[in-house]
Amino acid sequence: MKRSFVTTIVAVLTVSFAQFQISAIGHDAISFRVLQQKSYYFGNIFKLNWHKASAFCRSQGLFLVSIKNQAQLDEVIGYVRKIGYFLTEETLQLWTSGNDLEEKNQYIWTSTGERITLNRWSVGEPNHMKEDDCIIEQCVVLQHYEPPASGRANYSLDDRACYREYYFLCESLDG
Ligand SMILES: [Ca+2]
Repeated sequence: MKRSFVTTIVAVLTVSFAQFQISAIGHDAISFRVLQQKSYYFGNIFKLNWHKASAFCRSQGLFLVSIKNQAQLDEVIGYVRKIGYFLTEETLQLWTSGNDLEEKNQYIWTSTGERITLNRWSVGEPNHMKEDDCIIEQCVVLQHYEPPASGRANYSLDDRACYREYYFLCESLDG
């Protein structure tokens, strides 16, 4: 009797979670694409802070994006262009999984646990900006300010306050 009750509870929770996933993916299905065996979800419908963006990716079975080399950066840039983001936007700022929350200036991709070795920091960054003597910039965005038509593919990394809200990019790690 007791076991049956527990089974029922688990079943209800499972169904509820499944409904949430379907609902969430359905809301922004147009941004869900598969490229080179890696799934991406570009959260460009609403903005979230870094922690919520990370949690949202996990709720989809994905992770905030990690960009460990130029090839992966090219793939991300290609994806953002392919879905038509720059048809309506001239600038890009999106959360990656990068941060130095554990130790100042020791930047890692949380999704993979690897150190950030991609040397694409913006000039003067990361600058560990402080507020009331506390460092607030500890999470990493990928940003792009030049219109694509300029031909200046100036995609770069910058540390930002984790509580600020930006678009975000989730990925699967099986690519
Ligand atoms: Ca910064």
